[in-house]
Amino acid sequence: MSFPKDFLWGGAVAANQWEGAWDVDGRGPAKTDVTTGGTVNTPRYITYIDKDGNPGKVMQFGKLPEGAKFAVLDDYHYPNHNAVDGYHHYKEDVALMAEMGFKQFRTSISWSRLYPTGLEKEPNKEGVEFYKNLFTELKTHGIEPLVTLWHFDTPLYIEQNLGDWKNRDTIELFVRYVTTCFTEFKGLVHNWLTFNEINNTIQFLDMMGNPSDKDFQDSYQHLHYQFVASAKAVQIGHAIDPTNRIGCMICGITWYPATCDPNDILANRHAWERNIFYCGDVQCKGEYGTYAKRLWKEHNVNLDITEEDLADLKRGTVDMYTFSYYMSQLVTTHEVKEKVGGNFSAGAKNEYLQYSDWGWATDATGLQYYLETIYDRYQIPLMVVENGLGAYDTVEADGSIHDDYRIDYYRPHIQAMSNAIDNGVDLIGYTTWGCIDVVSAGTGEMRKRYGFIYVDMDDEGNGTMARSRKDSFFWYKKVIESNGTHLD
Ligand code: P53
Repeated sequence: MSFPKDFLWGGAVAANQWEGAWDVDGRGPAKTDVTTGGTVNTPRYITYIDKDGNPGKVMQFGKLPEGAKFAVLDDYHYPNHNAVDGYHHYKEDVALMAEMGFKQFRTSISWSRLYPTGLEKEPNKEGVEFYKNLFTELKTHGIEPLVTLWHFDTPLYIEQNLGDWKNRDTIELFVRYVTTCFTEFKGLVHNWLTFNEINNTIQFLDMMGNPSDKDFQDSYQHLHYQFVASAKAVQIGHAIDPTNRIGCMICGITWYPATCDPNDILANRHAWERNIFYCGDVQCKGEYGTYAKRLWKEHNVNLDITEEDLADLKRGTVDMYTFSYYMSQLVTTHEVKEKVGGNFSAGAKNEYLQYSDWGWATDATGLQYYLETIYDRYQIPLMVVENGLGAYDTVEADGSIHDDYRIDYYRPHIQAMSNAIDNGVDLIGYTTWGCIDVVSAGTGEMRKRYGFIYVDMDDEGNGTMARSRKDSFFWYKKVIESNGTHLD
């Protein structure tokens, strides 16, 4: 086993899924604050008031009717409002992470906690204060923060009034926000990620029904503005503190051809180009891949890209490639006999793999495949910044939680990372997703749990928020202590 001695073991959360305190100390709302809870079979909804004043809802990622305004409505539960109240429990949570021996903790900064509408000229002081306290608390415990600047959470005001990333003006507002982050948290934070799972915009487009050319046009344009914003953030971060290390963050799905039909092999290659390489190439190499023109042409996409943008992309390449990894998926040009169900998993079922209760394929070998493919392509340091198993946990009468299924999930994934390192991959860190139970992004559930640390909170918002240690807590502590050699 070959993890380097300064390997950054740890765990990850995101502001909107962990902090709660959605309207505390001047924070403005984000999209998650108007998004209801769902389940594995029922979607989350976004709620609004229509132009005639009537309440309504659309499916998460759906579009509001003309003239409607996002709104928090009575009679709905919005799980992200309180989440697991990390805002008020951060000291306790950091102490538990330190007990496990964390070297690194990944969280995000809530843009609307610093800029409630996104348009303010000066940041909200209480927001800045909260993150200073959090990062200082981590430092005190010897834990390095890894900070995501955007975790799907543009201030709702920008989304409502400017059209979010479909509008070029959002770039400048983002620049203002990240300049504040790099300035205010200088010295406390050295490792940053710009956009969480930036490729989701294009990777999951097919799952929103039957996307039209207009949907593709909007998605590719949205991505282009984010690429420019990311490249600007990298330049600003380096200028403010040259020791800053700034990465991209890609939703890493390992795509496989379902059959050895050459048409499937080619379709699979194209799936990698569209879903994975498209974003990584721009952010790591500073230019669009050779296949990008084909992707645009397929859907009559015409992008607003300026010479200045292209120069920015070149100047703002990232220092490291980071990604989430949960599953692999199959690509085929053939008729699919058995389909996978569950949120964010689709397509043909892989008979060689086991599926979680949410339909996600457990595939540790796919992680090794992904690491080796990506390192070969970019040759810059890699981090796995999300990985884990969402599962139902049972609390025993004595309060213990025997989550051996979670340990069984992690063991081969850690082994896969070790194999990749042996094969020459420069992997520098690993943060498991939801090291403490948080609200699920995809379903809004609490019962889809990932944590080593349990939080007493249910899907309806009942619970004490008390924290407790699962069996996996003690297991992961040993993994870290042994630098990845003791996995039993
Ligand atoms: P949940 C879809 C597919 C893969 C990863 O997801 C995804 C998503 C969006 O749900 O998101 C990442 O909570 C994301 C986290 C999220 C985590 O995966 O749906 O960066 O915010 O919580 C797990 O089980």
